Amino acid sequence: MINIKDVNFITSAADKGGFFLDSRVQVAVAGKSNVGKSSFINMLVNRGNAARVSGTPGRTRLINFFDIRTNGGDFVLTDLPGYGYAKVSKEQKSGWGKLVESYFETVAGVSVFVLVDIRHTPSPDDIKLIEYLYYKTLPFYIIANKADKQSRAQNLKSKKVIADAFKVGEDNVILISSIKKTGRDEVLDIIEKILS
Ligand SMILES: Nc1nc2c(ncn2[C@@H]2O[C@H](COP(=O)(O)OP(=O)(O)OP(=O)(O)O)[C@@H](O)[C@H]2O)c(=O)[nH]1
Ligand SMILES: [Mg+2]
Repeated sequence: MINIKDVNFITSAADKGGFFLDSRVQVAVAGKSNVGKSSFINMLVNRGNAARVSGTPGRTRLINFFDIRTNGGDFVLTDLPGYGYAKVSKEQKSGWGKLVESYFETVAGVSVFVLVDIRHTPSPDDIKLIEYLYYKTLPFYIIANKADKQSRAQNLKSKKVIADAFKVGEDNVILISSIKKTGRDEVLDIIEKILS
């Protein structure tokens, strides 16, 4: 299994002009506000707070780029702003869509981790994102986070609900807990495949 050796914050971007682009593969973390995207990145890189975790949902407003060094190669990890936060204006909502869409349009060959909260049925926005990635033929991986919040039995039921909503097989839904740090090895295996 690959081993993450070093992590460094590169930059934040509010628009296309600020995107960090180089020859390395980019892996993006997308999902609804508050599902734990920033916590997932922190768990993955084994750093307390590399990606700032929001006390207030809807906090990550910019695209944050991180430089990740592993023994299997280097890549760029991006923390995308969360969508679907109720307390933002219509303009802010469409701003999210434009920023993220221009990211997917600009960065060639990005792989995407789509995070959902295991306790919730995927929202129309989640489904729209998956359909968009499918249409763009961008590889995506569905990660159901906060598995520590439910029993194992309930998690297995939720896994099926999530797989059905996204019209994928259950094997395509990876259960993790960013807080309890479970499921990390499976995610590292995926990253190893992406890099190979
Ligand atoms: N119990 C539990 N809580 C979690 C887990 N992952 C994240 N959280 C909590 O969920 C809240 C949101 O986490 P963030 O990582 O900020 O979520 P985010 O998706 O980056 O949010 P935005 O940047 O606002 O889109 C925080 O209070 C986290 O501590 C998990 O696996 N288990
Ligand atoms: Mg965040």
